[in-house]
Amino acid sequence: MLIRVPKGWEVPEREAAPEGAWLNRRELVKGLTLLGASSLLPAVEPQSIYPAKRNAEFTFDRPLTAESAATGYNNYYEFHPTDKAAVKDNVGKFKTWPWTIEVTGLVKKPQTIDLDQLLRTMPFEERLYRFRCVERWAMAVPWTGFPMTALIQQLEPKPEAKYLRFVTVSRPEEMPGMRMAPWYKWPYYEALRLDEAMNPMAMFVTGIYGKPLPAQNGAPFRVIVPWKYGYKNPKSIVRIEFTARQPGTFWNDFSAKEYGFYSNINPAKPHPRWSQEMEQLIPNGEVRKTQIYNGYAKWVAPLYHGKED
Ligand SMILES: Nc1nc2c(c(=O)[nH]1)N[C@H]1C(S)=C(S)[C@@H](COP(=O)(O)O)O[C@H]1N2
Ligand SMILES: [Mo]
Repeated sequence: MLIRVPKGWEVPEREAAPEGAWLNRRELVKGLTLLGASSLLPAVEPQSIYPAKRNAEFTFDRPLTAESAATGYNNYYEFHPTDKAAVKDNVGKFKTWPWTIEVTGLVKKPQTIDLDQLLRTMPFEERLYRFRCVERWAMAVPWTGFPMTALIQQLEPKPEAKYLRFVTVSRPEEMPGMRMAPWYKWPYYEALRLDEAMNPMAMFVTGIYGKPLPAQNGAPFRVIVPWKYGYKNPKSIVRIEFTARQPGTFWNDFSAKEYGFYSNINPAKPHPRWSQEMEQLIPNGEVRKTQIYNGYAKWVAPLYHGKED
């Protein structure tokens, strides 16, 4: 049985997040550049961006997933390679602060970014996005983050840059799943085409349910691209590389027949081991029809002109 269905979970509807003090802060830092005068500002606790204002453009056709389900049923193989309910129990040693992200490759401004600095300077907002794993389980959650373009523009990609490669953290001493499954090619790595990353839907995410990400959901900094299968959403990113050629990706390198580079959600394109026509909501197992691009065709279909693979 692919989907474990815990019983008796409520699905609480959350109200729109109130506008927090963060917005005033944002006014204050408006116009300051990423590495410029912002470093003169006093350090801000990461929590101060929460709750961020919800973007009203994104709404749901289904109930919000219970927080306990989204944070208690996870794919994060570095913590447990098979048991999704055990991931959250294995994160105790993982240190998510302080955190830096190295930017390398074909950009005019390669640099090492302190996550603290992003929290002070990026336009954080909350978005309700559907999320769909290739294994067919699905959820609907509020992410806190900012559009990838906000950062990409400040890094100034060179004209030759065509892809972004994401490398995630590798700390076997803090991540027991890596020791349990040493045959994988750690660290987990993923990639997007530059124009996909610059699509307004693509986000860098630091929070969920109006709070900082718990480790099991990819703290402290991850990718969310909700029109692609879950594995295209790498967690705990420490390096972003701009490249001219299409980079390899963890699951595509592992089994190209099962996991493509693009991996856009498509009910008409079966996985070799199962159909993708339907999906199943966590935690109650409700079955729904899979939607092309996870229902986000309006935003992302123009990226592909009908031929993404
Ligand atoms: N570093 C890392 N990122 C990862 C994974 C992983 O195992 N390691 N699993 C991926 C898969 S398969 C899915 S479905 C999503 C799950 O995200 P969630 O646990 O926040 O729902 O994370 C993705 N990102
Ligand atoms: Mo997944």
